[in-house]
Amino acid sequence: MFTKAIVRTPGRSMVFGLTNANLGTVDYEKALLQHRQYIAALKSCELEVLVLEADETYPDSTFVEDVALLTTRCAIITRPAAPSRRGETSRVQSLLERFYTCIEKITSPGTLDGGDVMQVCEHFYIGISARTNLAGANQLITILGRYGMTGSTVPVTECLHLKTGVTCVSEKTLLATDEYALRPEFAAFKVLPVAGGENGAANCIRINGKVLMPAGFPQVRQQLIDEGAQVIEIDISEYAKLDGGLTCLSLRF
Ligand code: CIR
Repeated sequence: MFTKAIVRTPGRSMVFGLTNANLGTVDYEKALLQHRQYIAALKSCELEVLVLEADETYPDSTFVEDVALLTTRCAIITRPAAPSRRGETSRVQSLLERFYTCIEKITSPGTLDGGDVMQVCEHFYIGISARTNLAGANQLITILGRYGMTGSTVPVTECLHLKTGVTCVSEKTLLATDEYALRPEFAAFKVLPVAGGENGAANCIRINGKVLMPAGFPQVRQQLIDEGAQVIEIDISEYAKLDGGLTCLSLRF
């Protein structure tokens, strides 16, 4: 059960955020509105939401998920691969120091983005991607091991991050794009391949029995409802323009 979430208000500089999406220019006012709606959805899942102020120095800093990994036993500050994102960690770390006595760090030459880490109970699947390297993944697995948790790696070739293409919608069920639907690492799960090529819907968040999903994907919505999920849809079109999904906009703990 999660009780809190950390989010970070986007700054106007978000329009200069990293992207390969080709979905057009971000509408900042619309992004702010969508951020408020995202916070309201988190609150409707009974989370207390801690909102960090915008930081114009870091265009991608609204994507807080990438800079830390929160477990029940420790917090791990990541080392984002993108040089423009490295400095995002310090503000998040100082907030986390209020809640965690054990804070670990990924260090050079390791790189790791939180978007590449999918937790299922006490196991963490770590995507090896353009952002997360083997050194970063191995450091994380060592840290997890010290706290009685485990991790393993999964290659990421088509998406920005592992969770762009696969997320956990119940303890035994994953929602996945074609890249992950048949991967041997996930053979023990029931895998729902996203229907109708709605790949943009694979990044969902399960919070306290509810599933938050991006708006505009009717077939995946129906798939989740058929699985018995209580679905909350959120429009995050302005964040999708920056390759961002639902999970990356918060840290839940
Ligand atoms: C980036 O490229 O780093 C940002 N524009 C998007 C990060 C999205 N984060 C995520 O999926 N966890």
